[in-house]
Amino acid sequence: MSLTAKDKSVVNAFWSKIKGKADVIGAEALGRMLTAYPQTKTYFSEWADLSPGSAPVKKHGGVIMGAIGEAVGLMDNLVGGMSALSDLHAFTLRVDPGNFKILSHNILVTLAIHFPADFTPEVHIAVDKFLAAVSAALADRYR
Ligand code: HNI
Repeated sequence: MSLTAKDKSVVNAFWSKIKGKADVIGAEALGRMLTAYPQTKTYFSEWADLSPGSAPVKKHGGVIMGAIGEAVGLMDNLVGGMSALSDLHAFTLRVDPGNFKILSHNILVTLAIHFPADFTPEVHIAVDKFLAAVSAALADRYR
């Protein structure tokens, strides 16, 4: 499922609207994932506090959305551009790649909550496809 030129331009336009709130979105999406999908907490067991709004959740939410922002700039070469991050998740962090879908879902839900007017069905499908493509790129080094 590759991104069409139309998907890319919709994602670019939406990202430019939301990027100023990327840290907030990331923190909320991560906190939501850890609460609604508690099996994901196992990967972050070293953090002192895994609850929504905690310092490590806020900080790492910003880190995740930083990588998503970079991915927006890499839409023509996600697999190559994200290979180091894929290596890290596959071999060092050993994150089950099924979890990428779960985080993507939480990012999508959080975006919809924060930008209800901008989150049209057209944006919904393009951003969903983009996050799926990011997840596939992150999973690429697992084989
Ligand atoms: Ni993920 C670290 C990006 C999904 C568990 N993750 C990172 C870092 C980035 C990142 C960037 C920091 C790398 C570094 O230090 O060099 N992660 C992303 C992105 C996605 C994603 C873009 C998907 C959209 N990560 C996930 C998922 C899990 C996950 C779904 C587990 C459920 N990631 C981790 C863990 C770390 C991590 C664990 C290390 C955290 C720490 O404490 O430093």
